[in-house]
Amino acid sequence: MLDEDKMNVDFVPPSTSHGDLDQKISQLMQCKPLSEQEVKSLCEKAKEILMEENNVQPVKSPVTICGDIHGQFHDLAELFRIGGKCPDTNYLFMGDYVDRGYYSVETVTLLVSLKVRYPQRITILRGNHESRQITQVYGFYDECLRKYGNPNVWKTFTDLFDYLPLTALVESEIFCLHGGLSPSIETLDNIRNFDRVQEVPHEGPMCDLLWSDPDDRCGWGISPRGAGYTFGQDISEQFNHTNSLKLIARAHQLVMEGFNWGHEQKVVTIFSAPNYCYRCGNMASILEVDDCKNHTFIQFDPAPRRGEPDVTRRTPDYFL
Ligand SMILES: [Mn+2]
Repeated sequence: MLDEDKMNVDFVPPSTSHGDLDQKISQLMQCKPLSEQEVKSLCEKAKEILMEENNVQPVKSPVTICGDIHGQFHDLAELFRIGGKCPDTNYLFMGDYVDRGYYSVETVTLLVSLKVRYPQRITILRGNHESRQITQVYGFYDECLRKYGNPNVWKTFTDLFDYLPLTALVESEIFCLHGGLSPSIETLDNIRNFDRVQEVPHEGPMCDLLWSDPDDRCGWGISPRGAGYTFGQDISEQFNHTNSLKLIARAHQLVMEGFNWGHEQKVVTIFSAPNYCYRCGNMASILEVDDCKNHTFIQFDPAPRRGEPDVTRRTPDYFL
């Protein structure tokens, strides 16, 4: 330490200026939620950071790309054990942090805290569940009411969700988003040009990016979800060619192995909620892209839970 640091009583070293947030992150890592006021102040800071990000947020490798989490907090903790802690590992999450699982509050608060603490180390995109309407049906709203006794925390987070970037671009070659492509979007510049700060619309390009799914059939199809479209290999090939992309990485669909290639490796689905809804029996995965742009999928099973038999446990060194 420099002498002048010791002598100046007002000097606050960088390590302690983050101490408050670091303490909150450790609290959250133990699955203990923040107070309503703490969430409010956290989200104010997060909004300042997110509003500066692009609709197509550039991301550098190395980075680990993750799919749906859906409030499965203990499995997110397992993901960090297996993939490495943030900021030792850079992360890109492709949305759907809330709903379905029992710990949406703790999950989304932790991810937003990490974003505020390490804005250059973690990218959090918007999923179709980061919406006022969907969260009132699938659990996040009720969970906020149960844990805080009022809907203020739900309101604070869903207001913040409007600022989440919609897509990311890793090293100009991997296009990452929650759902998929849109018949109204030909180029990445089309996406860069619209105003994303709004509730997820029921239709149109912004809706499609968060709702669409790849399909075995060619061309555009009606989605059985009632929002977005299905898109065939011809569409993926054209989009990747037009935008000089190697790969579309997306989440949004349960895949039993945790990842699933489609469209002759032009598209990959990544799903990071193992044993989805605590009953689907699927594996989860994350995709590591190293500094040489090599791809490694890491699969993982649910975190062991107290009192549950450990029959499906697999060691985390299961690389592909
Ligand atoms: Mn989804």
